[in-house]
This record gives sequence, C-alpha cells and structure tokens, in this order.
Amino acid sequence: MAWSREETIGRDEMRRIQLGKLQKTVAYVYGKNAVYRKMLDERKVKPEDIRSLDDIRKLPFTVKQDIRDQYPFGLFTASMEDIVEFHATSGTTGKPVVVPYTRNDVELWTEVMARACTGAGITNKDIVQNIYGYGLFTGGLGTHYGAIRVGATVLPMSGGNSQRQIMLMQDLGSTVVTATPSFLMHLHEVGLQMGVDFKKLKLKTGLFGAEPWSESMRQAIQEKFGLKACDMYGLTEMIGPGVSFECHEVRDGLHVNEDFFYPEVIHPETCEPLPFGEEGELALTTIGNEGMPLLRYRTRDITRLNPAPCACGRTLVRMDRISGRTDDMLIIRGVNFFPSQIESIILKRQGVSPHYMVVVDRQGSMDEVEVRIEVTEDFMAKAGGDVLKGSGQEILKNVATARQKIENLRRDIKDMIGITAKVTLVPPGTIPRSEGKARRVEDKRPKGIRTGRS
Ligand code: DLL
Repeated sequence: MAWSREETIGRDEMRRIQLGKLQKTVAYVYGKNAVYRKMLDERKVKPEDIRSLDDIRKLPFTVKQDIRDQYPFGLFTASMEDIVEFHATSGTTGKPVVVPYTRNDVELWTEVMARACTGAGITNKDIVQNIYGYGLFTGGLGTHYGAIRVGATVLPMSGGNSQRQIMLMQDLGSTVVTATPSFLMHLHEVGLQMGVDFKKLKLKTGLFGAEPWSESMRQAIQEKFGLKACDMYGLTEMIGPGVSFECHEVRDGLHVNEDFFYPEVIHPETCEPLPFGEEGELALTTIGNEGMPLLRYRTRDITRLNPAPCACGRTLVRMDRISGRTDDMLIIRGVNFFPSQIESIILKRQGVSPHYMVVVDRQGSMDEVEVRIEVTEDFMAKAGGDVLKGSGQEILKNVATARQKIENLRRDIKDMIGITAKVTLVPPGTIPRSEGKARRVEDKRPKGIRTGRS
C-alpha cells in the first residue's frame, strides 16, 4: 500500500503535475533570486519559455560549487522569517553547503519520508530505532519526521553508543532499525561480544542508506539481524533522505519521488540527457522546495532510470541502486571525504611532498583508510640517513622527531576529514607517477560498496 495517491498515478498525469511544478519553480526562482535571474538571463531563458518537460534542457545545470560560491545565503529564495531549519553537508574542507528549510519544505520532507517509511512497511505498530545522526546531517531528523507521520514510535538514538543501542533495542523491543549499513554491521560485532543473538529480537525491518552498499551486504544484514532490509537514497542539497526509496514488497529499484524531485540521467561529460535504461549521472531538479530550489543539480551519483510500473502498484519511475560516483568523493563510514582534501593539508607541511595515495580497505565491516605520503629528500637525510648517526641520545631524539611529525600529520588529517586515518610516510619516488590524471585512490573494498574513482 502506497502512502499517497501520486505514487500510483498514470504517467500522463504525473507529467502534467511535473510540468506545472517545473513552470512554477522557474518563475519562482526568477522572481525571487538575483543569482538565478542572471543565470537564466545569460541563457536568454524566461520562465514562459518552459512549455513542455523537454524544455528543461534550456535550463542551466547547477553543481556543488555554485552553491559554495554563494555561501551562505546567496541562493536562498525565502526570507529568514520563513526559514525554520538549516541542514548542512558533511564535506569538511572549506565551507559546507547549507540548506534552508521553510515550514513547507519540512512538510514536503515529512511527506516524502512518510512514503519511504510506508515503502519499507513501517506502520503505527512499529518502534523505530533511528540510528542516523541527528544534527546538521539530514538522516536523523528526516527519518524522524517521516516515521512520526506514519504514526510509528521513534526512538531517537542518533549514532554511536553501541552497547546502549543494543540494550534499548532489547528492552524496548524495536521492530525497525534505520542506520548506515556499515554502522549496523559494526553493531553486530559489538552484539556478538555481548552474547546477543539479534535474530531473537523483535527487529523485522531496516531502512538503510547514506552510503553505497551492495546486494551481498543486504544479504549479510538480513541474515545477521533476521530483518528485511530496504534501501533509501537522498542528498542534503535536495532535502536529505527521501528522494527515492525501495518498496518492501518488490525491492527492484528505488521509487523516485518524481513529483518533488524531477530526475534526469545525463552523460557525465557531454551533459546530454540519456534515454531510460542507460547508465549515467543523476541530475535532479527540485519542483517543490521553497528555501533553496535547485535546477538540474548534478549529484555525481551514477544510476539508471526505469519507467516501468512496479508490481507493488507504484508507478513512480525507479532508479537503480547507486553504482558509484563520477567524482573522487569517498564515503568512509558514512562520512563524505575527498582525497584532494589531503593535498591541502600536506602542502602546508614541511618534510613531505605532494605525492600521496589514499588506500581504502575494509577490515571486517569497517572501512579503514591509509594515507601514504612521500617524504622529501631532505626529510630522508635527517630522519632516515642521519637517524642512525650520532650518539644513542641523538638517535632517540631523531626517532622521536620523526614520530612526532607523523603524529601531527595524522591528527591534522583526522581533524580535517573527521575519520581516523593511518598515515604512512614512504621514501621519495615510491608513489607511482601518472602522465594523465593522478591516481590518488586505491580502493581495495569489494565492488558495490566503493565510491569514487579507483
Ligand atoms: O546521505 C542523506 C541520506 C541520509 C540518505 C540517510 C539516506 C539515508 P548527504 O550526506 O548529503 O545526504 O550525502 C549524499 O550520499 O550523493 C550519495 O553519493 C550517497 N548516498 C546517499 N544515499 C545513498 C544510497 C545523505 N542509498 C550522498 N546508496 C549521495 C548509495 C547513497 N549512496
């Protein structure tokens, strides 16, 4: 059973709704925001030029940098009196992307999340243990709003605190868990040490997302927890989670809430829209947001669209689970991070060269990151060549200095990216050089849970 009528309407009606909302959105941003007006004027597009859905091609694409360039308020289309909430992306160098929500945006978000919760089979009989982080991250509050709308009882745990999570899961009888798949796998390891058999608990459903996860990860989670796992996709720039979701009945692709987020799949280099069924980059246009609508926003996420109605009764276009990203962003334990962030840290430090490699691997269920950085010849001479020269005390001092350097760098990187990385200093010339684009990432994780170029 779908939550709302729009999920099951015919394609013609859906296209009529989309066109009306697209026209309204373009007129709205043109009238409300000077940056948008300039963008559209430069392309000689007026709101009245949008006469069919195909006319979306007349509109410019937007990218994360466009939002950053206007930080913090430049792309807002609502006044502060009407904005009731902010969220922001977890990108950690420079300024974050800050997204404003009006009361109507929160309502829209609640509705799309109610659809996602219903899609996963969540009802007012459920106790939802919400392990997504509450705060600027959209996972916690978005899921919270949707679960409350369908009448479920929410346990707003936020992330971390594994033992407490498990205790309350047992004592309160949570029937649903919402989390990043990697955290849930971690919870399982902690549970094992506590002697807990999750299959004996009351869990029946899981709503997972915020990071790529594979079909085999789904199987592992289901098997370890004795629940049915559904996928949910979204991004802060659009609203957060709730852009698309799987139905528990079929689980063959994620239903896109296309009456609010108009999807196109484009060729990542030419930007030409691709036909249904072809894989490319997902671009989304908000056709309902008030605080900061975005036109043809390039998500960098790779997927395909399928317009065939689903056996569950929903007619919303479906997208494949995300197979990767077109940029080099990595998602480590749910935290987005660009390897290029490391470069800016390295460049500020003496003794190390800008030649580096990020190696990502998976130990058990957790991602591990190693950053290999070449030291300079000078550093080698001092820390390497000279380290064994001199008195015993000097050697100890040199070793201590080298250690301190590694520790400082490790701490810097951890502070900047919010994850613990192992830092290894390697001799000059040992990181492979490239004639084209530098290959900065070696991703040893199984395919399907990776993101980024590798
Ligand atoms: O991760 C919103 C969210 C919260 C989605 C909770 C689902 C559940 P951001 O932090 O802005 O927002 O990160 C967005 O995460 O562009 C994808 O690359 C990735 N991502 C999100 N959901 C999925 C998913 C939230 N189900 C970025 N599968 C997106 C694969 C996902 N990747």
